[in-house]
Amino acid sequence: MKRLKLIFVVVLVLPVTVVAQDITRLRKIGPVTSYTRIDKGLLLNCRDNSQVQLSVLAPDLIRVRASFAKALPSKDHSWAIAKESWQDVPWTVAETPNEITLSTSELQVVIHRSTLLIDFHDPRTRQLLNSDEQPMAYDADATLTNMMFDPKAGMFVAASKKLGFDEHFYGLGEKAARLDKRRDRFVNWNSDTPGYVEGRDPIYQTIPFYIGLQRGVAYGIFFDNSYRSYFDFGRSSQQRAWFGAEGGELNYYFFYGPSLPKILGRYAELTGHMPLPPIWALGNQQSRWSYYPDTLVEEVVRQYRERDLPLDVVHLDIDYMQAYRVFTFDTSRFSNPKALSEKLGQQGVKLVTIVDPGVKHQPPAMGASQSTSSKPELDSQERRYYVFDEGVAKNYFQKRKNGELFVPRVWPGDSVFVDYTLPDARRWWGDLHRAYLDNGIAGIWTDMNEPADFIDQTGKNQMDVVSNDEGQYTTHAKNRNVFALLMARATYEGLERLQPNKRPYVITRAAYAGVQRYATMWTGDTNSTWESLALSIPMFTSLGLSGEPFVGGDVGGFMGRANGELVVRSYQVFFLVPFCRNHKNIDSYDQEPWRFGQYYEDIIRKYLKLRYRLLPFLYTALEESHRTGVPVFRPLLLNYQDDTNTYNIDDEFMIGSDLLVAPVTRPDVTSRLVYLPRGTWYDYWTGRSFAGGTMHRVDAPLETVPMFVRGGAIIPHGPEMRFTGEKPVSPLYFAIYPDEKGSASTTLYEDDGLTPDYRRGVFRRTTINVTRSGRKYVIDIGQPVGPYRPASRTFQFQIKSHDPLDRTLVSFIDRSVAERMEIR
Ligand code: MIG
Repeated sequence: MKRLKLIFVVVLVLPVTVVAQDITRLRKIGPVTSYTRIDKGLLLNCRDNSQVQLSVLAPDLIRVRASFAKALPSKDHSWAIAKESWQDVPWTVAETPNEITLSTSELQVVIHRSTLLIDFHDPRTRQLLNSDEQPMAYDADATLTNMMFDPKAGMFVAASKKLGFDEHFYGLGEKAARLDKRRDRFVNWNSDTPGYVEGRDPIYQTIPFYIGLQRGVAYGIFFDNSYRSYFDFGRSSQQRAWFGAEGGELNYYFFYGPSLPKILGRYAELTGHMPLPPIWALGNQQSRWSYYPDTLVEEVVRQYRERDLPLDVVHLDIDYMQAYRVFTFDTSRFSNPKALSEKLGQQGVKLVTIVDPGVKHQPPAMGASQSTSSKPELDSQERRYYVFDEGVAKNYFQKRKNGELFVPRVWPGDSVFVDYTLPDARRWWGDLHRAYLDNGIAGIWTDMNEPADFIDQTGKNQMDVVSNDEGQYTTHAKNRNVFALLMARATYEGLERLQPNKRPYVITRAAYAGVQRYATMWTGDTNSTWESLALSIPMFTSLGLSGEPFVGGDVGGFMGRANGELVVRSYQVFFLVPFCRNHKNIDSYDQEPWRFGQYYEDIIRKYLKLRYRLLPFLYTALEESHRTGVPVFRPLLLNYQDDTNTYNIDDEFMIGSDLLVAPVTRPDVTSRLVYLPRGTWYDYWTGRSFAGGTMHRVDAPLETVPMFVRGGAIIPHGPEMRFTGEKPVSPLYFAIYPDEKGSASTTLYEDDGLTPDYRRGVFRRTTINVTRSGRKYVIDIGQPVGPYRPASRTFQFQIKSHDPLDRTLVSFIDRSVAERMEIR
């Protein structure tokens, strides 16, 4: 009985870890007593000595920055921001006794002097886009009792906006939540949360950026504050959507669309564009905690090849190291990593190694002599560990406020973390990756960078851990959430320096805004459950709406035991996700594509092969993400913002603007309802056309994921390949899906896939336009743009309408010139 009671208490207490803050109790700033024009905007002075700065960065981008009861500090720095200087754009200021109005060609910001409420309007439509519900506020009297951490670490700051009656909210990065975040609330505090389920919050990443959408008009808010932060989209009150943080500045950027792609483009400009990863990062990947020894890795690759399953990458999880010492190899398991890389390389397979931030805390053994080896990663580190030694000598490890080394406990046992805010420490960490590159390792998978700590996963134990932080010596109250961003930066910049002719490939678990500049991501320790699979769709689409286009997760789920059906359905989602990697926990059943028998393996093969055939299409979409900030993996609403039916669709997605996928994420289902937006749609498998703007029930046996192509699209397909770059992309087959008028078009993007030359314009774009005239179709291939020259190849064109007469295949050699062809 006693025991029962205890369990009862625990169950009751656990779910209340996230507590609501009553921000109405905060002290509000204002009123405005005077203002001055400053470079790019206005500085408002308040009666309570607070200051508010409004800066015009672009006609559709205004920064709002406030200090409370004091002047704004001159120090102004953020790790997230990629673009600090913006060209001047025209703006004006007008005043009345009650209001000050700052205007650009696209935004009008009205400041009410007496209340210090700020409104954002569209001057062209006169529409009110967003307005303060209460003035910006702060916890001057420590009235908020349920702050998670030391109130002395910082002072709570918050802004509150009126909640629109029909306002939808998107973004906020990696949340175990649905697409539309209206009436929900969230906390940002990077946390290692294995086996998380929908509703678990926070999880690994912090992207304090969201998009509000009402009446088809969108704005964005990026609250650039790395302290533990809160977002409440009308959960605690239907009056307001508010955001706040347990310290730091009230500092946000207001973006105006009205279109989502425009906001995403500006956000990418502000926080950085994703560089293109090597094309093999789009290849199929296989992982396990952990594949060892080397012969087992070879066997996995052998199985892949023997079974005719495509594969580009195998991951080595933490057991490749000497007792979890990063930048070492356990040579009893991997006697010659370089030879292994080369052997796998001959089969088209690359190795990626995991690298954790925890450096084993290992003072030298008595009398151990310093290593002089140029390849210490292969020498025994039992008596001295070169990474620890160097880091101590250079004073790069984090300390507590009292000056003691901070010793968290992670996989190596007692460990230390690098202060990645130090430029020299980042450079050192980056350079350490020589140990991998010299052994043929092709990419780096950074894990545990919340940073996780087995002593205390909440981060409380880290609150007095100090980072240099540009000479400000701040604690993890501010820096925990940017730790992974800076580790990814150190890694990326290291790879870039060490191999300047190759594109770096870095994968990260935790993140802060801006991480897309350095790393791709995966969604961490998911479950092998249908719920977890279903959740991955809104997670990926939300990440895409938060500036992270290269998303993905563990195919089949990480924790627990999958079955053939779940793994097949999982591949039917992931074969179109940028990061497609089957990965599995150490103590779970094997999950490689063949582990459930021939029937399932055959279906998986079909989808993996289709992924490789669609690489020209996927890569074109990826380049668009790089250039425009608009993601590959999209919610329907991103392409159909004026269609309210799309605002809550969580179980369909689009790849680019042309392919719509409606996967099955439940067991035992052989059909499902699919919403198709306006226009004509073609069943990818049968060519049958469907009218858009309505729901259809479609067949979805286990062999088939419902997939539709937008009428008006052309989908480029390459040949089947066992790995990227196996052979020239020939024939390049263009499947043409005419719209109601008989037209279709596309622009294919190509480059060498491996080097950074694309940044200097070495790519090629080929535009194809198809029109119908009478019973024939005319295909216009434009003169290719850009100096990149692919290997010689054949072009093939085929109309994919339901009329079999249309289905003639036209085939000819690509001569890199403008051509006109006819299909009749
Ligand atoms: O504490 O490296 O999310 O992918 O296999 C677990 C072992 C540490 C967590 C990662 C997972 C990886 C595992 N890691």
